[in-house]
Amino acid sequence: GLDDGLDTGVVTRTRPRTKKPSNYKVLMLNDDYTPMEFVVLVLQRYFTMDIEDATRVMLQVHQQGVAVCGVFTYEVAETKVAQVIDFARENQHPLQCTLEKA
Ligand code: TYC
Repeated sequence: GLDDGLDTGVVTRTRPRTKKPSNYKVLMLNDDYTPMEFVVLVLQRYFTMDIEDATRVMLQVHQQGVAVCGVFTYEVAETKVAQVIDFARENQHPLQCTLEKA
């Protein structure tokens, strides 16, 4: 209509964007007490590894101090960390794991 001086005359068009969720690595940490077989069981149970992959990752943690168990969305990574720590505690092992942005 007639120019009433109320708008700035600037039109900004933006393409709707849906941000992809960030990925998070779940890291298993070494300690001196948790039995190797228990770590292998955890990796099979919570990270769907076969016994060969689970043994390889467990030995990597044992030798290097830390290893990646998998990469997940934040919600899944957070859940796996809690499940592993709970399962370890229930079995009186100090096993710890954590998450880190990929
Ligand atoms: N270092 C442990 C031992 O010698 C084995 C172990 C491996 C513990 C991996 C934790 O995430 C771990 N019994």
